[in-house]
Order: sequence, then structure tokens, then C-alpha cells
Amino acid sequence: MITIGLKAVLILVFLLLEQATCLNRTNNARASPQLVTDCTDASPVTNGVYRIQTSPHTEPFPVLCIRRKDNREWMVIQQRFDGSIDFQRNWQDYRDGFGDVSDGGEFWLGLQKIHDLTSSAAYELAVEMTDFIGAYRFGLYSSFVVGSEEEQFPLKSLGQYSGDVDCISAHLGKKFTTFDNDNDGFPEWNCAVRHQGAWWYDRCYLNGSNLNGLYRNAASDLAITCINLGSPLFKGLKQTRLLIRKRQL
Ligand SMILES: [Ca+2]
Repeated sequence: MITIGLKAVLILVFLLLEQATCLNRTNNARASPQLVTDCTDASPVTNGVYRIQTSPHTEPFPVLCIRRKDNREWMVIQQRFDGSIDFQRNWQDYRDGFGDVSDGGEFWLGLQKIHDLTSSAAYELAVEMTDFIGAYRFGLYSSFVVGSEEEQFPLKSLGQYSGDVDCISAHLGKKFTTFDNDNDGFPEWNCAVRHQGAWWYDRCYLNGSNLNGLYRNAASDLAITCINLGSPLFKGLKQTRLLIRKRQL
């Protein structure tokens, strides 16, 4: 009798534990990422996805927060590392974003979100690049402001540059261009078509970069590249990241 009673108790305990585990799994699956106003709010940041809301009137959206080599928290607005996502996209895609921020893959956050963020607070920018040999270079900019869609999302401010390569200053003040929306400084052609990317092109990226270009382990003016990285000219890059963070005033 005692043995049967003990068995019944053990089975009951087992069933209760199973149910608790199932409920926990369900809750975890349903749990939304933590809501923050910037990655700096999540300090000390655990690398991963958070939700951000730029104003009480807008829907929160997912962002990837990471701790950089400088031991500070940053929000990733572009990342490329394996060529799995097609970056030859139209205006609507660059405005709204593409790739999945939540799955750890390649993505572009979207110009509208970048505008909303950088016009709601003072932001700085970090640009990270790694070539196919493994050499890492970066540039920091003390200010980063992207204008509105009505203005064609211009790169309005960069502040002070520091770092070991400057690939962005040449694009200051330029509007954004995609293959279906030509706002560049070349009347004869569309730089997004000519260089298979989408960027704040001027003529088209003289002294600058093409960080949304084609993913290629080759020296090519169509590749993800930065002219100021030097020889070989138009060296294709293996990894890039653009990151922003609220400036600590
Ligand atoms: Ca043009």
C-alpha cells in the first residue's frame, strides 16, 4: 500500500514539474524584449535584442544592442558579415529596413527609424570594418544626424572624427540614393546603379565608401568598400557594422 502511495506522489510531483516547465517555456516564447529608450539604458548591456520607442506616439521596434571593444553600449543600425542578405534594394526597403534584427543575421535598420532616433536625441556614430585577411579598422564620429524622407534622408551631421580610417566624412551633407531614387551628385548616372549599392553618394564615393555594396572578396568598385583603406583600391570588405549611441552630454 505504502509503495503504491509513494508511486502516486512521485507521479504527481513529476506531472506538476512538467506542467511548470511547459508554462515557463510558453512564457519565455511569448516574452517581448525589454523596452528601452536607448541601448545605454540597458546598462550593463547583455548583447541582444531590445525594443525601443522614440516617442509615445510611435510603435516600439526591435534593435540589436551590443557592447563594443570600447566597453560602451551601442545600437547596431547596419551589419554585414556573410553576404546572406541582398543589399541591392529600392527606396522603400532602405526607408523601412530589411533583414531580421532579431535573428542575428545581416540587416539594415531603416532610414526612417535612423532619422527618428537621431532627430530625437544627440547621437554619435561608429563604423567598423574588417577585410578578408582579418584586419580591423574603425571610425568614430561625435555627431550623427540623418534628415527626413522629405529631405531625401541626408547625412546632416558627423561632428568630430577620430579612429584609424575615415570612410564617412566625404558623404557629409549628401542625400541618400537608391537605384530607384537618384539624389547623388552625378547628373550623368545613378551611383546606386553604377556601384550596386545605396548610400549617401556624391560623385559617387570619391574619398568615401560604398558600405551597402556587393558582398565580394575582391577589389571591385561594386564591393563593400572604403577608398581610404588604401591598397588595393576598392578592396572588398568581409564585415561592416554601423553603430549609434546616445551622446553623453
Ligand atoms: Ca545621378
